[in-house]
Amino acid sequence: MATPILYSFRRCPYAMRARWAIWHTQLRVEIREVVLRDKPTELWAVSPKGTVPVLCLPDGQVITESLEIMLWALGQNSAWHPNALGAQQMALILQHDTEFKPLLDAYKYPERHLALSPQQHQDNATYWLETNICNRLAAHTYLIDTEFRLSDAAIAPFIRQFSAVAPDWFLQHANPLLQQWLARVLQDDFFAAGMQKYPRWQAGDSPSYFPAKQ
Ligand SMILES: N[C@@H](CCC(=O)N[C@@H](CS)C(=O)NCC(=O)O)C(=O)O
Repeated sequence: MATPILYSFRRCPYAMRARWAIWHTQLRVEIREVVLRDKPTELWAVSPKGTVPVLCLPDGQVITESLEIMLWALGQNSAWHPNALGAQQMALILQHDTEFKPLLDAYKYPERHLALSPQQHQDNATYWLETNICNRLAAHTYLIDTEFRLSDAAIAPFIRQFSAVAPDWFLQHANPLLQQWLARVLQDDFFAAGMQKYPRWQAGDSPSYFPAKQ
């Protein structure tokens, strides 16, 4: 079977969660690293909305949402099967994507969100995490139960970004349960080998694969 093609951007948290699922399900894709401000015409041709990640399957199907790419990967190999408490996980991921992501963006770029002060943006994002993530971590080691699951991988790249906005503040003041969970999740093998750098892809390049080694 031909290899699926993944358009990706290393630091994008959505692309990260897609690669994370591909990594955990031991699949392999041809990876095309893009530069967001100068995306290749090949990406626009398959996905006019122009976001990454995008997965192109050999049968012509194009998947343009990171969560759907995760679910596709799980459909090929059932590691982290979403049926394990699936509805609860999906609801949490969607809630995160719609509620927390805007708060994170405002916290990262306060100069674009001047209606509130940087401190208020930090407070808002922190409050969301307290009431939707830390409350779960008070009950069990991971978001759903005692296992590292799809929802942990889907949400962690964004909490990683949150921690990087003010790293000293995060270490000193963020809820210890959140810090411990993030540290635990970032120890996953994916971060050792799955975050490797790829050169920018251009048409005509010989294919690069993710993971590079199997
Ligand atoms: N809902 C999409 C969001 C993907 C997304 O917004 N990706 C960002 C990069 S992190 C992007 O491609 N933005 C377009 C741009 O910056 O031009 C998904 O889950 O895949």
